[in-house]
Amino acid sequence: MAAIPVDQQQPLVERLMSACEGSYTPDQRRKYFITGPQWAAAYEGHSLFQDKTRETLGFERVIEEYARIGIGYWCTHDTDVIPTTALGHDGQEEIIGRIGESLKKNGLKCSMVTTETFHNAVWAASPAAHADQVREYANWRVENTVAIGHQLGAQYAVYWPGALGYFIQGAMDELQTLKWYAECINAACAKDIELAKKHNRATLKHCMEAKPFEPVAEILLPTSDSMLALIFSGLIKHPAMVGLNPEYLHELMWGTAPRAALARALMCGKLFHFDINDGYSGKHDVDIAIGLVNPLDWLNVFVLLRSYGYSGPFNLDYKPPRTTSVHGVFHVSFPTAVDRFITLWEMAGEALTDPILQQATDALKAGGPRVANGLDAAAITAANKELLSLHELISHRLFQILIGQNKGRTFSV
Ligand code: GLO
Ligand code: MG
Ligand code: MG
Repeated sequence: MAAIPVDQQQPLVERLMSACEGSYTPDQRRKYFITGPQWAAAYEGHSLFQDKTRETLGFERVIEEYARIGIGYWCTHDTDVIPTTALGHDGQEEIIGRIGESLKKNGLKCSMVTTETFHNAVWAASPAAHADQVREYANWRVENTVAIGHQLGAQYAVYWPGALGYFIQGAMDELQTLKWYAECINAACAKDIELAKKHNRATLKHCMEAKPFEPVAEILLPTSDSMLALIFSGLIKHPAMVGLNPEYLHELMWGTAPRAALARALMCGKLFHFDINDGYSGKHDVDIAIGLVNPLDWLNVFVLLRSYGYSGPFNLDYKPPRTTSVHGVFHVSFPTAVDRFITLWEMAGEALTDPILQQATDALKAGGPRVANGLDAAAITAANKELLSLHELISHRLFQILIGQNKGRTFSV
């Protein structure tokens, strides 16, 4: 193939995108509670060892592009849109006013706000540092974010503590640090109760997000399960207001099946919010878009969520790869991520009504004939033995659904 002139490259991408077919319309996409983070679209492709590959984008552009794609909700960190120096000053109000206008003009809603407690140098010793003024500042920051949430009409606030941990042991008393961190969440909830009353709105849902490694070596709350322990520890003053924002990849990173971690959150009634993305077990937070690595696992996750009626947001917390241009971010990356989400979600619906899966599951629940002696392990085993092959059959059927074999897709061989 001859070299592709620069001005032909976007048209080529567009042509191949439409050749892919199967994309949903913006109206179809808007039917789902899909939320687009400011930081995901504005990610410039940089990392510790890699320079940025994309230019800076403001919220106006991101909101406009999300609207065009059909992503109905937007969310942000405080400092994604307000410079740290402007927080709490006039500049903040002016920016919030402009965000409100931009959302209104484009028909988007702000679903969630979150506080950056990891990037700024002030968090070097974590948001629950020894120095009480750092902790007071952290409390103020989460309170300020809650206020922004009420102003923008958000329903959720998320907390990824980031640097709550250390590289080397000794200086930090873990228990004390956790108690201090709980005070930060308590400050946010107290402010929320006050503001909800004032604005005659419901309180926000406060969602804790865990990540097992990064940005420090030892994380004090590395998993969603550890966050549940904090919520139910007695240290949180309003535990009913606090739940989880598990992130698919954050759970996969430490080696659990994300579906099992989500089940534990559901068991506690704490699955409030969900960050959707993809990646690899045992690796760092690569934040690949949903379904590009583990589509079968995703299908399983959605079967669980649909079975238990999860109705919270699906937050596209991933990073468009640094090989993708800004045009690609909005014309390839986000639309395709949204469409894979919708397809996998709808497939999970098919799985739940699939007659083969239904019969297999019913048969497993029915079990074999009851044996006379309920203490005879060998007899119980024999009574159920042949049914247990259904475990593998069910997994195979899910694979068939994933690749469309349930709808007749075959290969001529
Ligand atoms: C980083 C986290 C981050 C959070 C965000 C929301 O690994 O996934 O993106 O989701 O800070 O609080
Ligand atoms: Mg996340
Ligand atoms: Mg992540």
